[in-house]
Amino acid sequence: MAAMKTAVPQRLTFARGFTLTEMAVVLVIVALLITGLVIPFSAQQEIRSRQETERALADIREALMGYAASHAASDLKPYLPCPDTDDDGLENRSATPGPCTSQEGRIPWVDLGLGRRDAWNNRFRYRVTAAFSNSAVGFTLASAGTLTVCADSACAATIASNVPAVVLSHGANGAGAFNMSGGTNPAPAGADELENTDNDDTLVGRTPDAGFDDVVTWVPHAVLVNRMITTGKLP
Ligand SMILES: [Ca+2]
Ligand SMILES: [Ca+2]
Repeated sequence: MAAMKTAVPQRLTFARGFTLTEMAVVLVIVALLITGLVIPFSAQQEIRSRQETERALADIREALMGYAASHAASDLKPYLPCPDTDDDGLENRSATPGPCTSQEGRIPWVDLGLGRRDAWNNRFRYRVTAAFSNSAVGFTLASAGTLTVCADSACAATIASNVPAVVLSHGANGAGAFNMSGGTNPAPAGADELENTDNDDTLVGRTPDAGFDDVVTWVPHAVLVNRMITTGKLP
C-alpha cells in the first residue's frame, strides 16, 4: 500500500512535467508557424497585385490594337489614341483631327473602356509615337515606331525597338506615377524607374527586383501591323 501511494504521485509529477514541456514546445512551434505564415501572406498579396496589373496591361494592349482597327484618320488609315493629359480618361489632341497634345500621359481609359487604374491605385502611363497617333494622317506599313524598350537606363541591352506604343504601371511603390487625385507621385530613387518618368522615347522594361518594380508592356510594331493587315485596314 505504501509503495503504491508513493508510485502514483511520482507518475503524476512526471506526467505534469512532460505536459508543460510539451506545451512550451508546441507554443514555440505555433509562434514559428504564425511568423512563417504572416510574411508569405503579404508577399502573396504583392504577387496577386502584380498579376492583376499584368492582366490589365495585356487587356490594354489588345484594346489599343482594337482601337486602331476601328478608327480611320482623315486619309482613311488607322491610328492609335493619344495620351490623356488632363486626367479625364479622354485622349487630348492639339487639333481634331490632328496630332496629340503630348506623346506621353495617362492611358485614355474612357476611350478604351478599360485601364482606369492599376492594382496599387495609380493610373497607367502611356507613350505613343507621333506617326502612329495622328488622326489626320494615319499610319502605314512604312511608319516606324520611335520608342525603345531597354534592359536598363543606360540601354546597354535593347529588349524591343521600333515600338509604336508603351503602357506601364509604376508598380507597388507607385513612384513617379500619375495618381488618382490628378497629380504626380514623388519621383523614384532608382535610375531605371526614373527612366520611365522622364518623358522621352527610352523606357525600361526589365525583370523586377528590389530597385525596380514597374510593370511594362508595349505594342510591338510587327504585331500591330499584322493585325491591321488581317483586319483589312492596311495596306
Ligand atoms: Ca483628357
Ligand atoms: Ca525615359
